[in-house]
Amino acid sequence: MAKKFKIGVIGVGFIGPAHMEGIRRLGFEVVAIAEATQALADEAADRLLVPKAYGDWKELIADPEIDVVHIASPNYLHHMHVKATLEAGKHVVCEKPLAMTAEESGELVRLAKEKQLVNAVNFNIRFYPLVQEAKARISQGDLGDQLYIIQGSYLQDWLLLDTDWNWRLEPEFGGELRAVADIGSHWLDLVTFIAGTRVQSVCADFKTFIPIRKKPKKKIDTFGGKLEIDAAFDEKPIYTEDYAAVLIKFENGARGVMTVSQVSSGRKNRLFYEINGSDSSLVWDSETPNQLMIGHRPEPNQLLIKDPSLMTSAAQRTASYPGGHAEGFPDTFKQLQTAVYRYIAAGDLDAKPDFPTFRDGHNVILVDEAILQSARENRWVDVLYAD
Ligand code: NAI
Ligand code: SOE
Repeated sequence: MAKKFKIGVIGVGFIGPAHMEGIRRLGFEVVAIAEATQALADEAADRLLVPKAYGDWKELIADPEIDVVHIASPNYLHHMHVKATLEAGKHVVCEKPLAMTAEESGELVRLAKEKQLVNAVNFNIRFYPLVQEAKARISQGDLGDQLYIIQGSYLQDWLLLDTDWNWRLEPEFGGELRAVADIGSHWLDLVTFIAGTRVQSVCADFKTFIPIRKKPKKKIDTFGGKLEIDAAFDEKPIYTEDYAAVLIKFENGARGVMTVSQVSSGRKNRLFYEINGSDSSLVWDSETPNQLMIGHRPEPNQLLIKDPSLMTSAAQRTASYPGGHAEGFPDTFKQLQTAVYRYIAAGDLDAKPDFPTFRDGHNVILVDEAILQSARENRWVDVLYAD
């Protein structure tokens, strides 16, 4: 990877700086950021030590110095930002969800292909070393001839109180789905990636436990905590789900269930999955990401602590440190970006990408739309893939 890529990042609230940290760890340069206003851009560029600050994202995309654009703006802007970047002939790494609807994400899949540009969606959780290990073990048949059950959850508590507020609560900014699109998207991408299958049909139940929330008049950040006691607010009705449970039939014959919630006290940001095969099982929790449980019937269970020397060769390259040296959330950005930039540097767009692409982002949105339809119509719904 000889080329020193020059990168622009659109949106530097909570997660944009995590992209930047990964980029810098690879030795590439963040030459510009764009924010919602010039004042926000200037302040962030100062704080994050970036040479150029744009108050208009179009100027960042047009900047001839920039090779690749990372998009970490709120969901409703992704389609517009990605489309303009591709039309400017630049590679894109976009945050999840790729777009607000499958119509939009499908268009982006087609456009990236037509323009022959590298396209990635930041499903970073794939890049925990023991997630890659789980995938490798399933691919080599360690769980048995058949996968029976794929189940788990993604639980958080940062929207537990009626004083908790974020743009994700408003469908015009976050989309019609909230917990499912915001965190369920990670879970759905992850388990289908690990198990090498797709979701075939879904049956969903939603609940909005907090139907009215207090929207602060002053902006607060993602995971920003409580509304100040005397802060001014407006009461807003909430139509998006705090919780969803989704029964799933997978294309490989497995069955499962996903539970997502943003109102589960004590669960900060916990993605959990358990995959049971005809011989053995794998169990992983994102809050203890350096441990993978391997469950057996005829012998004692095993607990694999992340250690490249004990991992399959396919998974080893996503672990940068030896056993006992924990790797965590920021490392997943570095590992995903390593895969993306290695691919861009190789320049062969016919090669199979080893990172999540727009196609993966689009597939998750197709599943999300089936989940929404199922919850509304109270019935099983098949996912309609184009291929
Ligand atoms: P945030 O609200 O903290 O940050 C978004 C930033 O975009 C803000 O600073 C905002 O001022 C800026 N922005 C708004 N309009 C803009 C415009 N027109 N041009 C440029 N910048 C603009 O939101 P957060 O939590 O960082 O989420 C951003 C995206 O990243 C979302 O799509 C979310 O789903 C995704 N995300 C993914 C995570 C992951 O682990 N993969 C973690 C957190 C968020
Ligand atoms: C908020 O729920 C959030 O920041 C999501 O948007 C991310 O995708 C997830 O990784 C952490 O939580």
